[in-house]
Amino acid sequence: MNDSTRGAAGELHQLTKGTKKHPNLTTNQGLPISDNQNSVTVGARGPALLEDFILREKITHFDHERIPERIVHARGAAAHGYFECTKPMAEVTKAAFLAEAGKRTDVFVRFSTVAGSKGSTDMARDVRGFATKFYTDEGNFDLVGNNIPVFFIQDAIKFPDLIHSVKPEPDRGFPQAASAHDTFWDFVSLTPESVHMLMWVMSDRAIPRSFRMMEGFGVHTFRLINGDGVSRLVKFHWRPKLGSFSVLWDEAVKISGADSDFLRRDLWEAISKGDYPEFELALQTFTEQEAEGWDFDVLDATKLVPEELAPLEVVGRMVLDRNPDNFFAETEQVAFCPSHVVPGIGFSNDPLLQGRLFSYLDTQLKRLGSPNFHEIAINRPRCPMANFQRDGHMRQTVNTGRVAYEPNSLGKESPRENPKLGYETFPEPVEGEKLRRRAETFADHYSQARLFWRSQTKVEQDHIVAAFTFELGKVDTPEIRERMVSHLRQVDEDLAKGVADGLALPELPKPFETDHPAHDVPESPALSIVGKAPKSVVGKKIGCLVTEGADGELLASLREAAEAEGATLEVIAPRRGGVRVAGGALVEADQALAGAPSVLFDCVAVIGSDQGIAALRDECAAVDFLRNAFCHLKVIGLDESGRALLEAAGLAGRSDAGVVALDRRDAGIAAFIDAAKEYRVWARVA
Ligand code: HDE
Repeated sequence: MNDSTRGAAGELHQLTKGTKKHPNLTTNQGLPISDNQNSVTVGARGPALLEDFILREKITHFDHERIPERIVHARGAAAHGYFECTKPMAEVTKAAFLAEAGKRTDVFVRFSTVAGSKGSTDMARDVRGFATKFYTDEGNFDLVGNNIPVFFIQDAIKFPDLIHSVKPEPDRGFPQAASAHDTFWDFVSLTPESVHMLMWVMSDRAIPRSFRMMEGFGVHTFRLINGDGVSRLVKFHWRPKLGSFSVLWDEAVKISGADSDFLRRDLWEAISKGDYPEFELALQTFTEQEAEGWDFDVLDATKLVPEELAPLEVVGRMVLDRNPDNFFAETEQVAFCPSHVVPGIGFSNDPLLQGRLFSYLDTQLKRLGSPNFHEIAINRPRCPMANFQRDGHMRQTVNTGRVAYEPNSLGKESPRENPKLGYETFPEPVEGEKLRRRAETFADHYSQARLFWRSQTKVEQDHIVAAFTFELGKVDTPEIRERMVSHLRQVDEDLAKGVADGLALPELPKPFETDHPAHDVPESPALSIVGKAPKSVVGKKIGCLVTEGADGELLASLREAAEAEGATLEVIAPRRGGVRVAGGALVEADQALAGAPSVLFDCVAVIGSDQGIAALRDECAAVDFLRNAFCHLKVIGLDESGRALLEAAGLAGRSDAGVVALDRRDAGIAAFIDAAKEYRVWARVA
């Protein structure tokens, strides 16, 4: 075919043909394609031919491009990295990846929300998944956890009900990625075991600022086994190096509109820039005898082990240093299974975990469509792998020889069992009747909910009250609202009163009936994130609104100071092309004002000129930039002209310690950065 027969598409030819640099475009069979712009037709204007196998291959592949999304945790973002053991743990586990200080193991981590579909917002109020695949020398270990250390239910048999209740209501198909609706609150208010988890989900933990700034937990109690066969129980914890930070609910709502990819973009950009997210892995180990002395059951996933009872021991660090090359091939097709363990790690009898050991393999078969999902690159172990499983859909491995069974004498090099190195199940003595019954030791649903509430700072408690009020305010059935408040009375009277007041309930409902009312337990400060937040701007983002005629030197000094402290600064200008600062130099913008509201930044600054600001005074986007930043308790840096914008936003009289003058150059900039280290100006709402 020559260019004249290609019509308009001919112009593309030079860009699309194969060269030394660009390999040939081919069909899936490797056949070079001469024209990727036109299908085969009878004459230039005639019907298409069935014979066009190139068209049909391409369209057929396209038609099958989607696989079923995950039924939960559909929306996720992931990264590659490595885990480095910093403290050998041979005393408690024979797991090789924890055996030697300095030993590195490749990892792939996928963060997710739970309730929403693949295309939903990152900023829903929801638990975040935190799933890590360790490609160890002894096989893949999947630590499939969440950013909250407890769960809604105690037994796997309730999971489909929980998820059906939170998903869009089946008749109307909404709301998407939201728990604020009748069916969710109906279910949880009839499931008292969920109350502790509800406290967490209504806290700021459920609206993290960044995947890089949230904790992770294995949730269940697992088992560690050392080389002598001695076992301890364990809880896994991930702790972010940057500290834990959350957004405010009003921000979350607005971020969803401004950038529903907020968290995945943040992860992607941080890694692209070389600001690698880092987490410590800490173990909380204890014996069965110790656990027996506690007033909760460690097999109950609605309970945590307070750090005061079993301290955390840091055993390694994880660094995420590479973005995926292909979202579908890696992030979408990665298949985690809590049953993927390595020698030295085993399970407890937590009935929720026991159900998960079945569920994930089943899910992968349905989602990825074949028992050969372990052959997909991202799922493949990095250590040698050999067995006699064969065939099936999409089999990649070309197994050779006549032996596909064991024991055999014909397969001279065929794999064999290894009693010394192979996985051994911990010989836990088990005895009892077969029962369908919940253990009595699982019955206290309120004490740890109270522990969580009492361990929060005042602002965190206020946010919990506001979140319950907001969510229940979206519930149309009055009985459900009241039932939920009756549970809260078992947790804490102030909490219940605050929510009842927010909902304008006619009267405080009676406390929910229970044989196991809460008892007081000592507070655990580690459960608060505001209380332990580091004073730092590392990893944070400053949004600086700049206008024509602005002081370019001031902007440059601010950027320099921010970067020296590990923060980034984005220039926001009225138009994407940027502005000419005083003296005429062009400063390029990272974002145009209309697409960069202040909710996308941790703190903001305005550097302008009288003229530049005068042009913005009547612009909603400019006025809202400051108004929202102020309402969201952000630190605001202003030069002289920026003060005029503050005035236009109606905030002139409300200046406080978080509104910092940038006009004193170095001193002003230092004061701004110092204030920004506090993250929020909590005094603004005190
Ligand atoms: Fe999951 N969960 N889950 N889950 N879960 C899935 O597996 C399930 C539970 C968690 O990034 C599914 O591959 C059951 C607790 C994460 O790919 C599915 C029960 C915790 C991810 C499934 C639970 C989790 C999943 C859907 C109750 C925290 C995302 C797709 C017994 C410890 C992993 C998939 C990723 C995903 C079932 C409860 C965490 C359907 C039956 C508790 C982080 O198999």
